[in-house]
Amino acid sequence: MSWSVRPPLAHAIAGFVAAAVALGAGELIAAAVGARPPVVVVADWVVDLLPGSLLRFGETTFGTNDKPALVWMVVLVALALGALLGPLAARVSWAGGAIFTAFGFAGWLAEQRDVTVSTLDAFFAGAGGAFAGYLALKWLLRLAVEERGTPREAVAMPGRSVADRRRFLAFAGTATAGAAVAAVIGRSLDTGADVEAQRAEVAIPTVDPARMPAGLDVPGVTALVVPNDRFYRIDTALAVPRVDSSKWRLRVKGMVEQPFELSFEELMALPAVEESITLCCVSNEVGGDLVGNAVWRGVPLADLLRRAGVRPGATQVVGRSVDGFTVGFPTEVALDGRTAMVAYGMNGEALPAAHGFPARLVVPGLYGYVSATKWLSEIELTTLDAFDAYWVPRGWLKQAPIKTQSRIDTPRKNATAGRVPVAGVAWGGIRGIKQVDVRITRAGDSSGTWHRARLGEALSSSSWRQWVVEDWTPEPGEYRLEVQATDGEGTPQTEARHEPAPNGATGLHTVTVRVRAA
Ligand SMILES: Nc1nc2c(c(=O)[nH]1)N[C@H]1C(S)=C(S)[C@@H](COP(=O)(O)O)O[C@H]1N2
Ligand SMILES: [Mo]
Repeated sequence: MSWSVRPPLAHAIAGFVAAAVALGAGELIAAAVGARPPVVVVADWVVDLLPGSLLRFGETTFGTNDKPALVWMVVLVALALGALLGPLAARVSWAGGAIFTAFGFAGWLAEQRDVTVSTLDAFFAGAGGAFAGYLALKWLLRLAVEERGTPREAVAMPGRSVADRRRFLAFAGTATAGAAVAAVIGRSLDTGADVEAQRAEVAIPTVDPARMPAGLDVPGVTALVVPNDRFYRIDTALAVPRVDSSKWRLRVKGMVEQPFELSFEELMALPAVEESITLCCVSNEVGGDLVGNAVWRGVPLADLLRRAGVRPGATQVVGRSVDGFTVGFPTEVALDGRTAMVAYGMNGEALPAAHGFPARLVVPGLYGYVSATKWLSEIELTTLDAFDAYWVPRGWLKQAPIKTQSRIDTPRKNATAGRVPVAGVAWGGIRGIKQVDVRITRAGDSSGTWHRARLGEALSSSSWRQWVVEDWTPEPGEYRLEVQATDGEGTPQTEARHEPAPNGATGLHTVTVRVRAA
């Protein structure tokens, strides 16, 4: 019988404290070397490992608000693992080393997923924390051993007394407090780039006012060009990557004759295009708001591909983000004349951090998950067979052109008898919109009447259009309003209802409106 095994509580405490020390030291070291916070990169990784069914484009299971919760979950799981493994480490002499080596290795790999973090910095951030945790574990386990410990321990620490218990608790308390302080300091060191300052220095020419007309003057209709701070946001990032534009590089590589790299300055110096393009999330429900229109400015993707020289057989363009996120789309899409670009300007400003600063892909006509890589770091040419981008193994189709859709913005619920304008937006990928009709049916009637909408300006064939029906003068009662758009090729929007998975929702947006007496 070994006296070295005290009640497992002490060993659990030792494991818990050691895990806390590893986390705290990891935060501090990561901040010092300019890597991302280890708990955040690990949480990011967890998100990526979740089955696609749990992860619905960040707006359901792990919505933007759940992201801090997930980071705390990683912290709690790490502490719990420490507490569970402490007793094992006390019994098996090599276990502590093995556990923390695994911790450190996982941290290193998680840090490495960010291509802007050097291998060495990632190693320091991952392994440094783990090593500090290991030292804390060893020391605490020593203190946890009774005076009548194994001969080995007794020799190592001769003359120990009952005061050990106090020393153990004192050290455990101090180490935990130290870990918390280290974590707080690490977080406040704030070594991320000052993106707002960098953005302010980027000179983006103001957008030609003709490209940003006011649009329809109907209260309640969505802005023709959505302001940046109101643009929808969807991504898997737990913390918005803060990319230092002075260190940023865009690599064009893979199946090309001449791979090359561009700095942000070099990118900005190339001939630019500017176009109004509607971005849409595949997970947008019929009538949903995960869609927006902005004036994007950037370098045509076709120019970059021509400069690199696409090799025959390179059928897929892969866009890779600094945070490891990937998209993929057919190479021909980049070369068929649509204004696919590496964008750095959004509505006359540098890209906001949340929308991909310093540069992102914008590809007209494709849902965001196969095209719109934010915080772009690499464009790789490969084959369609060779690589599946981020959302493909999670159950979404590899090729995903935007489906024609329309939305009623106003009225949504109530109206007052008299003249009631019915208005909204409609979009059709790169096909444009040439007609919008609204069917209005009074409750109890078997069929309604179709009203042709007046269309707002078409800023480009890839831009949505506002529309309005101005001649509706309902009596009090309840009405059903349905909208149907027809794209620029003359194809009407699919009426059959289908959920967003696996390649975009279909169906007519329908609202029920109660009209009250004036
Ligand atoms: N790096 C990165 N880029 C990304 C994503 C992401 O998760 N990570 N999500 C994509 C998806 S699904 C959409 S719909 C668009 C949304 O762009 P926005 O947030 O600027 O509206 O970004 C795309 N680009
Ligand atoms: Mo999306």
